Amino acid sequence: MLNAITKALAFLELPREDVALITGIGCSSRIAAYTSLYGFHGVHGRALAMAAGLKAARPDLTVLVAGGDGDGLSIGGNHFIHACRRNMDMTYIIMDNEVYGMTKGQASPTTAADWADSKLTPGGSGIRPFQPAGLALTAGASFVARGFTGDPNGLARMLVEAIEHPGFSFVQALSPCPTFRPEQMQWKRQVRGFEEESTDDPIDAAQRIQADDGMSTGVIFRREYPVFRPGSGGSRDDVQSFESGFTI
Ligand SMILES: Cc1ncc(C[n+]2csc(CCOP(=O)(O)OP(=O)(O)O)c2C)c(N)n1
Repeated sequence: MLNAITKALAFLELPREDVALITGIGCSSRIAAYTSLYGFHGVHGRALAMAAGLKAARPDLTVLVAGGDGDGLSIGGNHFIHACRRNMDMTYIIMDNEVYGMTKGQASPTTAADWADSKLTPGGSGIRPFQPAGLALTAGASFVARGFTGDPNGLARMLVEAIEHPGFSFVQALSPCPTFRPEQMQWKRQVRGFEEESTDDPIDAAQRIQADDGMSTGVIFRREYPVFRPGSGGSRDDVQSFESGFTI
């Protein structure tokens, strides 16, 4: 993932001071610390909330947001669906390893119902997993893609498109966890490109996602929806007079 982000930003020739990488908490969320970008390695499940605040205050920045499937779909699930429909101009990457890696292997919202290796869910959770791309689509995301971290060049090209897309871009990056899901090392033999080009028809996109086993990669859906741009926020004086109202 780091390789793909680096390549995408280099291709776009974005100066690092114009880009911010905001993350939650988890192994995947540590990625902000491995770049030389500005950013927050923030609070579990709250990356999108922090990113929305930053984008509102600094609309000139390219805002990237990243984290795990636990971070983005479990504790952060509510932020995720509303970020999709709000359509602020940012790119959100979920590194999906279908497990809580950092806390040592519990089931996440993308873990298959019968995955039984977690001590917390002996015999499997019995709960059907989310389909992140489908969730993003129905929540109103204007750009939905699925990539694979084992293909950093393909993922970098996808990120370039995601960053250039006006509005909220969602990239589900299949990202194996060799520690708690070693069987995912087979993913490199299972992933393949979608046969079709991306569509701007949400019904087509939904059918494509539903008919797929979750291992096809590519940009699935893109469409221009109105982008949410908060007001300019006023001047510093406005903030000071607002704050003075709280003075006791
Ligand atoms: C508010 C809060 N709740 C729970 C935790 C514990 N916690 C840290 S990381 C994590 C989940 C990690 O899984 P994921 O987001 O999928 O990322 P991964 O480590 O797999 O990359 C949890 C539950 C926390 N740090 N903060």
